[in-house]
Amino acid sequence: MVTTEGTPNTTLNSWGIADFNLATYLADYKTKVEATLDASLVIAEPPTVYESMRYSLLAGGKRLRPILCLATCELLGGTVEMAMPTACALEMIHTMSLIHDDLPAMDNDDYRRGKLTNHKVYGDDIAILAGDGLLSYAFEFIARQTQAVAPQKVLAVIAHLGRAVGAEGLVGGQVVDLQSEGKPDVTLETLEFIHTHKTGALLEACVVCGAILAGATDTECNRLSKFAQNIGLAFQIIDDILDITATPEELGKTAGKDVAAQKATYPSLLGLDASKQRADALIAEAIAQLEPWGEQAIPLKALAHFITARKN
Ligand code: GRG
Repeated sequence: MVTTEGTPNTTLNSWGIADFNLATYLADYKTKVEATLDASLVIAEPPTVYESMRYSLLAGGKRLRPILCLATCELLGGTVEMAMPTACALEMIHTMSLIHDDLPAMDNDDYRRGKLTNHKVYGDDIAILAGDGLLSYAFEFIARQTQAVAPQKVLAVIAHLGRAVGAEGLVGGQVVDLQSEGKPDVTLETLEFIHTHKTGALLEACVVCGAILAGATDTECNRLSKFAQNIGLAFQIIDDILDITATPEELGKTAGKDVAAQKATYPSLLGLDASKQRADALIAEAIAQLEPWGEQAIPLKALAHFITARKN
């Protein structure tokens, strides 16, 4: 443990801030998350659906959502152990949304995380059910596995997450995204609705659920929610940019899909340069929300910068 200068009674996480190194931090937390994910899901009857769930859950990925949850919990004095079940549940939900997003009835993609998509290996029927299995297991996992947190807080996490993934969040964003495809007159307002719901809602939930578990006040939760909304929108803008500028090898999936599908994106509405500037401005606004935590917020600040600097 390290004590921050100027706030002598506040302990930092196990990372000495002076030595903070994002690459090491990401690698370390990714290893912890992946070990828990691996142990969380054992093959049972009927094996096909469990194999399909494990295929996508353990297919790699940056694990940014669980890491945001763990980092926020630690920022507010909580522990990795308190937040790990929720962190893994967030990754289960993210993974199920990718499985469903890749289906022929949605984005129709053949590759994800550098591997064949779930339905290409297991068929559409099993892929749909694997997604359903991961979604419901995520909530069970939080309820059963969370330790050393008051039940009301666990309930608050489940409620917040339930709202974020339903019609008020991911589902609603995906519906408007599908309905907007191929339309020439999609406005910036509609695009922002899609991004904030389809991508932003889950990223917001990662941060706010980590905060709730650590016992954050409403004021702290509101600040962190604003931080997360900004990084969520920036994340999707960068995703749109990478769809144009990155190679399929870098992305681990098909590149150039948005242009091919005539999708409205930030680059298509604003151009590449203005889109990058908007993402940078959102990250700066996000980081401003962390000001009360000073040096202790360095991991979250670094994660925010990583969102615009990433190559996949
Ligand atoms: C959640 C009930 C429920 C249904 C899903 C299909 C759907 C409804 C929503 C689509 C959500 C979606 C796929 C949004 C895109 C988010 C996005 C930018 C994903 C890429 O995230 P990364 O880059 O991927 O973090 P890795 O592979 O690193 O985890």
